Amino acid sequence: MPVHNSEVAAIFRQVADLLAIEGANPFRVRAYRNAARTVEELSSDLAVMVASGEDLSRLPDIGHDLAGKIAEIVETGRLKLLDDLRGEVPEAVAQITGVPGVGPKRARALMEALGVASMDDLRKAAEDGRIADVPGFGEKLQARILREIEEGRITERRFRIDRAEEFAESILDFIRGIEGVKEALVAGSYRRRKETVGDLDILVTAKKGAKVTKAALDYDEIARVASQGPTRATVLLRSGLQVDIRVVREESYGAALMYFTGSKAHNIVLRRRAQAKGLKLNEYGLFRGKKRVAGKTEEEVYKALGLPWIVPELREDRGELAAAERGKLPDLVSLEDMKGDLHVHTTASDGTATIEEMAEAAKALGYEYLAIADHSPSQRIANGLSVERLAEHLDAIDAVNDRLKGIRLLKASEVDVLEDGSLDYPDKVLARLDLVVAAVHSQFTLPEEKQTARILKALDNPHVGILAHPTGRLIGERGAYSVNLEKVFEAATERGVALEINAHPMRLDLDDLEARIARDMGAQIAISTDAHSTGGLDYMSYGVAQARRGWLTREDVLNTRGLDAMLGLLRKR
Ligand code: DGT
Ligand code: CA
Ligand code: CA
Repeated sequence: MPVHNSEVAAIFRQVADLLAIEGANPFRVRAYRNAARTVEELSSDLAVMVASGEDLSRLPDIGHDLAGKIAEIVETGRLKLLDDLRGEVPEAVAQITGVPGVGPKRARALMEALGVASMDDLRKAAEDGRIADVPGFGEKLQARILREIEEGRITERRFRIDRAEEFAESILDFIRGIEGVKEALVAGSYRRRKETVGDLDILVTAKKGAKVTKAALDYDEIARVASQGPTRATVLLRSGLQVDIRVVREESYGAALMYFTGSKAHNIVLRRRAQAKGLKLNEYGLFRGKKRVAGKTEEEVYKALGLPWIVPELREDRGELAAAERGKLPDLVSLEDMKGDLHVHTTASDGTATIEEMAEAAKALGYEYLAIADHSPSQRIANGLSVERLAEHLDAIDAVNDRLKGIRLLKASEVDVLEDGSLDYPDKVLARLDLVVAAVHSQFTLPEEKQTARILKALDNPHVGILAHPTGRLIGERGAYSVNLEKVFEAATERGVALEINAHPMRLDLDDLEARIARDMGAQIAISTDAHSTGGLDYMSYGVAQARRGWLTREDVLNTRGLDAMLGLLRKR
């Protein structure tokens, strides 16, 4: 998905904040703030400008250096300078600059005077009354900081699952290379495949724990070691991501894996269950008195508790224990079940690959079908297709279909839902398509009643087959728009419109809970990547994980079906 101007602006603002905390030259700080404003107020799309080779340094407040930084963000989705700064300034410190009356100078004083490195440090310092003693603070500001923490306005930064995955793969590679290491994997929310993770919990088995924890500290992405001991270490990566490393013995591996996979809520229910059987469950094993009755594998521990193994995605205390007990755990949808992707873009609108390239890539994934769904005219910024261009585009899809064997391309479009709920192409154009994916891309701030009515009206259009990213949220950036989802789910179910789990890790929309509710109401779910490149097709795994967290089975998901069955289920026009 192309980087938006607002994301570039947000990155520049964060850089300015962190530079200010570090006490950088005020002119440099101001340059980033001014650039953020320029970028935000710009009427054209930076991604498009970079792609067409425009000279960004001609923009007001943007010199060569900043132009290069914009290109870096647009091309890679991130800025190395920001990653580095995040490694230097603890997140807790960065966040208190937002508390009225604190600001960068005081935040820096706090970091230096008290050595605050984590949210825990900050909370403890406030609770112990040490913040009040730092020059410039006092009791009042201390109380205010504590309140901000307690009310959740100062929180740990969370990382999108795909970003976390890059960092995880890399450090796992390193740890697996350490002498004496047998197994190494990431537990925690990462293993439960949550859409964001607070930190990585790495579990390692080895005989000589102390040697391993020490060797792990040589990993060159580590910015700071927060704590270390013979069997555990907590480090901060340069990206700002915290990693907890724990080394356990093989006989405890299963119990430790269960404990550190969590969730905490799941663990608590399990521990109670153990107690009811006169057993004690902890990260070292399942014990009767001093005797370990299980612990080497998760299966063994669950079994000793009278339960089948429960997949990590379900371990949220959302009914999985009761279901396990009754032998009614759902047979969850898996990546291998997916037979096609129903929402992808090409160079015709804002994708980077041609129809043919996308088709070849989908074929290589073993898909039976692929819906080419480029943007409609209102998406000017994304080069949406006019009626004339669409006609040519559909002919081009036909031509590829004729040439290419082994996969069927569907003529589709991601059609904007306009403010009044009508669609961005006339009905007779929509009628030419195999599939219409309706999407809201504008007017996010309509009041709930209007937004709901708008979407319901779009669902009334008999050509609509799928409702794309139904809430519009962008993880870490923008919340869902106000809409009565229950009404949307009900209408979609009635009309036979499938609801999308958009698999892009920035969207994951519907999310796990929403998808579960929609399915329970009888709706079909389509898991689609919204890929804008051949690589984007791989996002399917995140969508499937979200579906699994939502208890979805293969039958609940439209595109686990073969072409004919899938088309048969799509709404009859
Ligand atoms: P995160 O990191 O915020 O995305 O979420 P988690 O689930 O990875 O949480 P984290 O890293 O604080 O702890 C990892 C696991 O360790 C957690 O899922 C369950 C376990 N755990 C942590 N603290 C407790 C606790 O106080 N009681 C119990 N029963 N388990 C805990
Ligand atoms: Ca964690
Ligand atoms: Ca942790």
